[in-house]
Amino acid sequence: MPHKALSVEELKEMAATIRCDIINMICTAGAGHPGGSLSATDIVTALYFRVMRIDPSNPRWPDRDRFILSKGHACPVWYATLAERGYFDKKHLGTLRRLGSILQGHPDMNKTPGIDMTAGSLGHGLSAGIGMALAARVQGKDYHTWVIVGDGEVQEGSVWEAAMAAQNMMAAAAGMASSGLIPFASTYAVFASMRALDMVRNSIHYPRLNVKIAASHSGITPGPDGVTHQGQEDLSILRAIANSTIIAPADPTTTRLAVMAAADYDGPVYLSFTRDPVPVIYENDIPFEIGKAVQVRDGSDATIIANRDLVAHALAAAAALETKGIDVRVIDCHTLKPLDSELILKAARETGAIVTAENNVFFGGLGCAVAEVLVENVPVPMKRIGVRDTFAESGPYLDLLDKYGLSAPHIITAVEEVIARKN
Ligand SMILES: Cc1ncc(C[n+]2csc(CCOP(=O)(O)OP(=O)(O)O)c2C)c(N)n1
Repeated sequence: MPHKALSVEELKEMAATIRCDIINMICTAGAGHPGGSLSATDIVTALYFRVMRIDPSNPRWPDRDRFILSKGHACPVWYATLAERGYFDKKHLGTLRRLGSILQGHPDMNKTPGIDMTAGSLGHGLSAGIGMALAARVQGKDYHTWVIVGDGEVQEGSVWEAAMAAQNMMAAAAGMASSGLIPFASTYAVFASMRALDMVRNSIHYPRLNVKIAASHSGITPGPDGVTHQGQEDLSILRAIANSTIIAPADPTTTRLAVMAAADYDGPVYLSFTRDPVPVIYENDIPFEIGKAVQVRDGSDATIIANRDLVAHALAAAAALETKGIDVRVIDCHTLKPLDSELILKAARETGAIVTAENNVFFGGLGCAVAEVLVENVPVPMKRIGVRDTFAESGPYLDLLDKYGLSAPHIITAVEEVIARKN
């Protein structure tokens, strides 16, 4: 039955039943948060048994009212209420926090019928609710969105800043995506990958929501702005997050193609852009596929595998090496994750030496990803070009590339070194 409006007396009885369920669940699990669950029981019971427009037989009904228990540790009250309301069999309540259970220690929207938003990290829910409400406005729907926040939770800065700061934008984007929109959340890479990382991990990647994060100012490219604005770690950080797809396009043509491919892809995508102008590498559109690197130049003596702004510098290095009689292949590895292992291994087999080049820290980015594939399959001489264990400084982009070891002359030296190690 879609709607159910219990009387106040009936609501009191139902709340008492739900409180018993909560105690039983937490005792059986041997862990949980009884206080926060019991204190929210009357509100949650009233919402589900009187106020909200819902249909338990159709938990993802697009016109349903939304509910977020932002203080996700109190999920026993949500689970018990959903079970009593008929979203799933009450027998599941005895499996709380067990391996394989549909009832995780904190709410998981992909495991439990009726859970509208994953929660657990305090301070996300209000922003996610704002995203859901904005989605209703965009889609011309009249559903209501309800969010419960804990009194301790309201001390989180993100609750005070709802809908203003980078982290709120990410959680709001998650809320929008949960209602079927494809939000593009954009800010500087340093803030997308660090300030908002909790939201990016817990509210976007964990529930695998269809959010596109468009991060500008990646690498040490916003040179004049200095270290606080240089997103030199974003590729490494995002690569460590499960469910992540990461694209770092090399030029204007592939930037446009990457944005369109990201929009078509179902799931989170992180797009990493530079700030400073980069030359056009592709005069015309190419077949652009997420996870498929592009060989931009053939060669047989060594291969440079580069991404984003360093593809242009890799090509300049290859052209200079040609004048010395050295024949270098160049691969534009625009997708860092999933990595095109096939093309990389082919290059290792055919050219016998690899140099990677990235405007990103030396740890955990392209160089490491390529090394992992090579070492397990075709170990060949290899050298990584990247930002060493240091912060950079203010300065013009090209001067910074030179000073921090990323420019064509450095790539040339690295290629000569790996070729020497081949013999
Ligand atoms: C960002 C974050 N920090 C810390 C925690 C650990 N934690 C779980 S419950 C809790 C207290 C929450 O208090 P309150 O919001 O008042 O909820 P209630 O007392 O109603 O359960 C904390 C700090 C968390 N889940 N998320």
